[in-house]
Amino acid sequence: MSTVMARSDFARAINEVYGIITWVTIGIFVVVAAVLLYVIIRYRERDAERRPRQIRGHSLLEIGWTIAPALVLLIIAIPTIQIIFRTQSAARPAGALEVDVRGHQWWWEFRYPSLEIATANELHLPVGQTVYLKMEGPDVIHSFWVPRLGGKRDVIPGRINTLTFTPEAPGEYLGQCAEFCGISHANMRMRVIVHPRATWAAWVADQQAVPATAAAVADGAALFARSACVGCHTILGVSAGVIGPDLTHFGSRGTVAAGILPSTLDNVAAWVKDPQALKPGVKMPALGLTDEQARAVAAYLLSLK
Ligand code: HEC
Ligand SMILES: [Cu+2]
Repeated sequence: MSTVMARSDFARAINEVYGIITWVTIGIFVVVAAVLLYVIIRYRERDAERRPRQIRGHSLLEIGWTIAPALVLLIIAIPTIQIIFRTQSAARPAGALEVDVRGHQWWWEFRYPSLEIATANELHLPVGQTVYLKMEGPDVIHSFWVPRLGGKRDVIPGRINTLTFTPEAPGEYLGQCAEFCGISHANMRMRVIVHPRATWAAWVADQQAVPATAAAVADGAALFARSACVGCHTILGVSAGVIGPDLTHFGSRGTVAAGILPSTLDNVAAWVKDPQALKPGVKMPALGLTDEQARAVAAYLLSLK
C-alpha cells in the first residue's frame, strides 16, 4: 500500500508532483535553517548593553517575502494542474480494456463487458494495457484506491466516475476502500493482480469456462443449490443471484470476503456458517448450516476454479 513505489503511469505522475514538492520544501528548509543558525550565533547575547540595530518597516523585505512564497506556490501549481488534466480525463482511450467497478457495502464487483467475465475483490489486468474503469456505487459513497497503481477515485451512487491507468509491472497490488462507508469499511479491501502477457489469456479462458462439479463435492453443490444462497449469488449454470459476489470461479480467488482472509477450507466454512462473526454488519445472513454442511459447501465453492 505504498504511494511512492509507483507501478503505473498514473502513480508515477503523482510521484512527479511529490518529488517536486519534496525538493522545493527541502530547499526552503535548508535556506531557512541556515539563516536561523546564522542569526542565532551572530546575534547571541554577549553583552546586555549592546543591542543589534532595530529595524521597523522595511518595504523591500516585505515585498520580497510576499513574492517568494507566491513563486513557490506557482512552482507547485503548474505541474499539479498539468497532472490533474493528464489523469482526470473521462474519455475512454482507444483500445483500453473496460472494467465496470461497483463498490458495495463491503465488497468490490468487477465486470468485464467485452470478455463477459464477472469477479469480485480481485481485479485481474494484463500488464502494459491501458485499463478504463467505470465506477459506480449502488449503496453509499466508496472510494477506489490502489496506491501503487493510481490515485483515489470516489465511487458514487447515481454517477459514473472513471479511472484510467496502465499497469507497468506484473504483481499483486493491495487496495482498500478509502471513503468511510459503514461499519465494515475497514474490511472492504481488494487486490489487483497484474498478469504477464503470457498468463493473461489463460486466466480469461478459465474465467469464461463454466466449471464442472466434481463428484467429490456433490453434497456441497446440492446444499448450495437448495439453500437461499442461490437468491443472492451467481454460479453459472446453477444460480443467478446478484446481491452478493459472483461465485462461479470462487475457487480461483485467493481471499474470501473482500480480502480479509485467505480462502482456506476452514475460513470459507467459518464464513458460510456465520459471516457476521468475521465481518460485522455484513449483508449476508447466517443460514443455520451445521459445521458439516458448511464444510461441504466450502469444499464445493473452493472446487470452482
Ligand atoms: C441475502 C443475500 C445472501 C445470501 C442468502 C447468501 N449470501 Fe453469500 N454473500 C452475500 C454478500 C452481500 C456477500 C459479500 C459480503 C462481503 O464481503 O461484505 C457474500 C459473500 C459470500 C462469499 C465470499 C465471496 C468472496 O469472493 O469473497 C461466499 C463464499 C458466500 N457469500 C457464500 C454463500 C453461501 C454458500 C450461501 C448460502 C449458504 C450464501 N453465501 C448466502 C449475500 C448473500
Ligand atoms: Cu467502501
